[in-house]
Amino acid sequence: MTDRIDQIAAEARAAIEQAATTDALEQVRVQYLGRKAELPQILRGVADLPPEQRGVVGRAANLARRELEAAIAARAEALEAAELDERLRTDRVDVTLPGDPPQPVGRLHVLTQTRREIEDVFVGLGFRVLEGPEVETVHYNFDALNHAPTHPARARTDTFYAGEDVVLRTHTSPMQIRAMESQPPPLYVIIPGRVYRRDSDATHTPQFHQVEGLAVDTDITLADLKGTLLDFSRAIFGSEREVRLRPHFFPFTEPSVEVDVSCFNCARDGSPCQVCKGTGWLEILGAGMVDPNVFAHVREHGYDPEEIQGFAFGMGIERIAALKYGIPDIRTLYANDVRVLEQFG
Ligand code: 2NL
Repeated sequence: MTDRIDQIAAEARAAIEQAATTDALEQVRVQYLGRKAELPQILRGVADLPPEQRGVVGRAANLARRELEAAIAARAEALEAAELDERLRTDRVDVTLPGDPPQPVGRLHVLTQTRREIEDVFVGLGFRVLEGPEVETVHYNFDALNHAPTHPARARTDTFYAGEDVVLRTHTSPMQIRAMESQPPPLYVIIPGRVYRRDSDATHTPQFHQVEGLAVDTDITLADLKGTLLDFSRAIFGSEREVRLRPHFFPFTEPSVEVDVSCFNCARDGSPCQVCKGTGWLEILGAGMVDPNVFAHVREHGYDPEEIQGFAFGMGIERIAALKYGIPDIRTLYANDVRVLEQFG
C-alpha cells in the first residue's frame, strides 16, 4: 500500500511540475486530491485496514497529501506570478501613441470667436467687459431706456414676457443702466450677451447675441464715437476700412446714427459686389449720444446730464460674423452641423 502511495505521489509531482497554467494545475489538483481521487480514498479507508497497517499507511498517505498540497501551492504561486507578468507585458498601453484613428482637434464656435475678437478690440481701447441678467424687468429693459409707453417693442408680439413686468431682455442695454447705478462716471464698458426677440427668418433668430458699448465721461462727443467705431471696424474688417454715420432714431440716444463700414468685398476683387449690392457700404451697427432722459434715471448715481455726456452703440454678433465670413443664413449658426463648426477659424 505504501508503495502505491509513493507511486501516486511521484506521478502527481511530475504532473504538478508539468502544469503550464493555473487552469491546468487545478485539473491536476482535482485528479490527485479531489473527492474521487485515489489518495483521498486511501485516506478515508485507513480506518477499515487491519490495525497493524493503519499507522504506516495513514502516516504515508497524510504525508503524501500534505506534500502534494504544498507542491501545488508553490506551483500555483509561480504560475500566477508568471501569468501576471505576461498580462502586464501584453496589456501595456503606450499613452503617448496617437489615437486610432487620430481625432481632429475641435474649435470654438464662430460666434464665440467673433465675440472674443470684439471684446479684445474694446478691451484694448480701455473698456471693461460686463455681463448681466437675461431676465429683466420692464423698468430696466424699456422705461429707463426712454422707450415711449407706446413703443412697439413693448408689445407681446415683439417681446417674450415672463410676467406682467418681467421680460427676456431684448437688448443688453438694461445692464448698462445697472452699471451706471453701481458706479459713477467715468464709465467705459461693453456688455456682450444673449438677447431675445419674437422674430424668425434668415437674418433674425428668436435668440441672438449683442455687444453693446457705453462710454460716459466729461467732454465726450460724436467724434469720439466715430473714432472708436473706426478703430473697431478696422480691427474686425481690415485696416483699409472707412466708416460713415447716417442719421437714424433710437429711443435711448439723441442724435442716433446707423453706422456703415466700407465694403471689404468690392475692394478685394473689383467685380460687381454681391455683399454690399453695389453700394460700397455695409451696415454694421446702431449708435448715438446717450439721451439726457436716460441719464435722468441714474442722475442720483452721479450722472448729471449737465456735467457729463456719453456715447453708446449696439451690434448683433450674428450680423458681424455673417458679414465677416459671408454666412447667408444665420440659422446655420444654430443648426449643430459640424461642417459649420469646421468651416470657420
Ligand atoms: C442696434 C442699436 C443701440 C444703444 C444701443 C444704449 C444704451 C444706453 C443708453 C443709450 Cl444705457 N444707448 N444703447 C444705443 C444705440 C444703439 O443698438 O441696432 N443694436 C443692434
